[in-house]
Amino acid sequence: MDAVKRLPLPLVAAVLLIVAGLAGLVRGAIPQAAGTDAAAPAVPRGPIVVSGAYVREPANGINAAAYFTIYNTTGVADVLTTVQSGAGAQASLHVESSGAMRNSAGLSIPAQGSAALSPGKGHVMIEKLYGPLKPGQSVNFQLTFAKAGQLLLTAPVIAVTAPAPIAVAP
Ligand SMILES: [Cu+2]
Repeated sequence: MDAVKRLPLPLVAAVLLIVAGLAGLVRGAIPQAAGTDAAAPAVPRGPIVVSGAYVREPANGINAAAYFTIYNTTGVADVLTTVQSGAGAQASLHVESSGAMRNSAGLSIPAQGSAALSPGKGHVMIEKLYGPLKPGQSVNFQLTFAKAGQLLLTAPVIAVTAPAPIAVAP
């Protein structure tokens, strides 16, 4: 066993899953709490909403790419700084720059704006896959934002030929 925690791959068939403010990686099904302000802190922050998430069935057992759109419903710009995935030992943010996909230190989401990781623009590269990813499975992600903190996301694995889910603005 190495030091990296392996997350379960729950068979949750949800497309939009967001939980704000959780510190850890959740096992099993993920509750959906987008838009709830029951636990809103005194200083407003968030919500960040992620939609249209999916992982394309990988062509090999080494890497896979995840795509989604991030909406920032706040009046303050935010930055997606790091991503962790339950499907592989490592995950990196790859963003198109000067014609090539490059490791990115952060993806900015403007105030009241959005940022898309989509084919040609960028993706989360899941590296050192723990096992094969097949349509019908889902992958957990923990996204860390500079201001909004940590969000949990579950993305379905879709077949090579399947249409990508459409992101829906909150
Ligand atoms: Cu990549």
